[in-house]
Amino acid sequence: MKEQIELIVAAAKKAVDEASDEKQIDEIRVKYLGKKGELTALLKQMGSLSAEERPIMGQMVNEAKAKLEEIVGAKQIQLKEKATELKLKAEQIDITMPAKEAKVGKLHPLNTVLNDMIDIFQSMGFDVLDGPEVETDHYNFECLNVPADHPARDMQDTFYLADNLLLRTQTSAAQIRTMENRKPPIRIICPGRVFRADEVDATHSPVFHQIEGLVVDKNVTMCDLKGVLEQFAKEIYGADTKVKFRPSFFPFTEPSVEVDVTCSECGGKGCRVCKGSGWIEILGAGMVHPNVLRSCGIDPEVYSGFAFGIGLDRLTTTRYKISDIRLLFENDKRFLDQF
Ligand code: 2NM
Repeated sequence: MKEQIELIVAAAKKAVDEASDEKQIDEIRVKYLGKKGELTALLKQMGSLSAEERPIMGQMVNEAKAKLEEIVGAKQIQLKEKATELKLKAEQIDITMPAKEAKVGKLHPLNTVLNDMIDIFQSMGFDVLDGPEVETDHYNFECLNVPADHPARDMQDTFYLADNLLLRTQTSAAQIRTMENRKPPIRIICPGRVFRADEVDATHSPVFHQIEGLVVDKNVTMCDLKGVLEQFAKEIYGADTKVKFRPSFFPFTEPSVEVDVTCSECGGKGCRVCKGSGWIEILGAGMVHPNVLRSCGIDPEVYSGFAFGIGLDRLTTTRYKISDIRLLFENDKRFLDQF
């Protein structure tokens, strides 16, 4: 029986030595030390021994058991540490690796300039409004006092979609709807895309952007128009900018003006940008024509107003020294990344 114990212990030691993972060592523990294990089986056979042999054998089996438990325990710890080490190694993160570049989107230059303009007008108390790009003849022309024989109504200048349906040539229609639906005081700007069947070149695109403004109240005068637009021009072009109001003509305003500012490129001396004149035209404006107010259900004997239209595209190309308006519409990432 003593030999049997030694054989079992030797076999167990060998198995423990060879075990390479936690599962194997657990199987060894069950095989030799478990309830149905080999050493336990030996203890059960002790009934056949004599009274003198029994305690001696019992002690030997128990010592062997204790010894094996110690060996198995130590190996378990060792394998557990090895497994943890492997796991950590596999999960290691190389913090010296260069990070992926985070791509941040940018505003289109038109939107940067538009946001500046919206800020300026909002600070003067204007609301920002939007309208549809497809309009009816009625809202785009008729309410604006544009007569039926006006050249703007020609197929040559306007994109007609159907008999009475067109792509808006200005954002005024949104203002007309506002005058129909709201009582004065009205103080709004309408930025948006507009469409004209122009010849396309470096300064003309069939799609461009406008901000139209409208103020209607009692006792609104040309002085209010002048003050608001001068303030706007100085905020956009700088406090030193000079502003000039020239008489002009639009069907929807009377009197009408065009507004020039001193050329930001040469400071007024004359250069290529201002074609030698020292001035750049930035907008058209005027006192809202009584016919326009009347067509919207506003009594021109009680109320008056002024309106203006500012082109966004030329303001953007001059500010960023962009040589061709078409670059604004091509969405070439190499171009847009520069702003
Ligand atoms: C311009 C010039 C002058 C204008 C007029 C109106 C409306 F709807 F009130 F009649 N909105 N915008 C206007 C006036 C637009 O663009 C150069």
